[in-house]
Amino acid sequence: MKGKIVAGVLAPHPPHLVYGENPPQNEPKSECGWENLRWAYERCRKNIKKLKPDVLLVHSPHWMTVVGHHVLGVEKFKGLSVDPIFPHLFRYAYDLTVDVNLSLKIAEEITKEGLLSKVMKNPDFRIDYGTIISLHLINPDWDIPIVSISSNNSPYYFSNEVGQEQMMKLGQATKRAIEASGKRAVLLASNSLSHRHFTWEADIPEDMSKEHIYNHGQYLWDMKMLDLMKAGKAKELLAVMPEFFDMALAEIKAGALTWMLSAMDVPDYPAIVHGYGSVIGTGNAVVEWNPEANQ
Ligand code: 2X7
Ligand code: FE2
Repeated sequence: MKGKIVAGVLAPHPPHLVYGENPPQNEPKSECGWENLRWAYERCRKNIKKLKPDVLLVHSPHWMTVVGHHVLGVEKFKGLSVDPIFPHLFRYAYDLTVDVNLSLKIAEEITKEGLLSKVMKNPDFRIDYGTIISLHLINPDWDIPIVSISSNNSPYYFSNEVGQEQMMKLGQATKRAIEASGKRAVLLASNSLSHRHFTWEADIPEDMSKEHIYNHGQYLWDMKMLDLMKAGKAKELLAVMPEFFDMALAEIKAGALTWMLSAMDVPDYPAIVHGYGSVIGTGNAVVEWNPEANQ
């Protein structure tokens, strides 16, 4: 049977959300924090679980590659992921399983698009925190194999437009590989929206009296993007994205959302916004595109 993408999620990865949740894998412990986003993830998780996916695919800006689009090509990875900026919030023991067959198929399809691909075969490779956090927040049970795709640096090295074009091709390559696999796949775009952030931290990081969006302009941009998502206007969303990247230093510039929307053939149905909130000033939303819920 032909495989399909059963859902796509904008799945931001601030380490604060895992810190606020206190899972056994994370060494630092908190009192609470960032509930609006953590509860948004709880709601989204339930929907994703109901879809019974065979595989979760994640595109992360914190696995940045200069030459080509890389995929993980080893079945098991185990290690400690430490956030370089927030080591006091995120030191997470991970143990994950990769769907290597699907990774290899994606790599093959990437080259058919005229892009470069590379398979990461180093078993000691340290998985980036963006990948781990989005996966944890969507599936804390870690009982579904994963595929992890790097974010090629083209939007930064060349231009927003060249980057977008490459991510659109990457999305189509991913879609064809999923179809050939016969699997039910969920895509995770591991990105915040607006990304200006504070250069200081509260004495108690989870002190929510200190948390707010960095500035109003950035907030207005986030709202504009979320309105388009809620209205089912992914095509218009893609069209304004390059301006959003520049105006709000948006993290989606790294390509995850473009990749996902392209793989889902630019959905024209409304997305479900589970929640929006700021983390150290950045704008973050948990947003689900669920084709079955829209039939
Ligand atoms: O990587 C991140 C992020 N994207 C947003 C907020 C805080 C920390 O890390
Ligand atoms: Fe990030």
